[in-house]
Amino acid sequence: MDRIVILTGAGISAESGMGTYRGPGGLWDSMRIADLATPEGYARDPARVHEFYNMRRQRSATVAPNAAHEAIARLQRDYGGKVTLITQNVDGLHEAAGSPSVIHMHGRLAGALCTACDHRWDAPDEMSPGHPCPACAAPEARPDVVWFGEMPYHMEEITAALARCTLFAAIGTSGQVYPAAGFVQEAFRAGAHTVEINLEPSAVVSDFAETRFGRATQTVPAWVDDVLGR
Ligand code: BJW
Repeated sequence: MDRIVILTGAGISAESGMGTYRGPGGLWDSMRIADLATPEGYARDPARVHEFYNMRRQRSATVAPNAAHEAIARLQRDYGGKVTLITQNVDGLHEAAGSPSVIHMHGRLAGALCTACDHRWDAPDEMSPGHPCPACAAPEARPDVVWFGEMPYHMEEITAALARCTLFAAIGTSGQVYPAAGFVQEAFRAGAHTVEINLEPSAVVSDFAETRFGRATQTVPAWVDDVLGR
């Protein structure tokens, strides 16, 4: 029985209409990362950053999971061994598809974080600078997402899962953002078989033993069928 670790990225949610970050039509094609996804950008113009996240939070509430999210939830339910699901995505589509456990290493659009006391809660539809924390009342609420230069969440748990995994799959991620892009090397060092499932080769494709290219709604259910031996 394999111990499986799955890493997902924006490509798995693309066919649900969430949009990717990079490439033609990607978020960072029309918006500047430095303004919207760094602590420095937030310090310079918090109203603009809140507006960007309010817009995306509202958009994410209107989309539905697709066949790829559903296939992963099926694998988590039906596989006899351990399946650890790590997502870089800030949407809630894995949960909406029925995944029983999801590690959100880059946070969640649906979450709010108090920078004064670290309290976390469900974000309202609209946030703005000075939004008060419900626990300590400090006017320090921000979106609970991980910006460039910040430490991704749950790294200890992720490192431990990678160290004991025997099958690692990266799905719908460009391999351009670390530390996630380096997980394939950690899995390889642990002796795992590694597979990239993506629309096109990622920046770290040469690190994988196996590749499967195509739309996630087709490639992921087929891969899950193979793993389940159907
Ligand atoms: C499909 C498809 C379909 C399309 N079917 N596929 C120099 C060298 C190395 C590292 C650094 C460096 N300088 C700085 C760093 C570190 C930095 C980094 O990596 N920078 C790079 C730009 C170089 N990283 C960080 O700062 C991170 N923190 C950190 O490193 O802390 C220190 C540390 C030390 C030691 C250990 C651990 C940590 C934090 C990174 C935070 C990333 N945050 C964001 C924003 C989240 C909030 C928000 O949404 O606004 O996270 S950026 C954005 O990129 C988002 C994503 O999760 C992340 C990854 O993107 P993803 O998912 O790969 O999407 P895309 O769009 O890039 O790719 C989509 C893919 O899908 C493509 O391949 C398509 O082909 C494919 N696709 N349709 C299947 N239908």
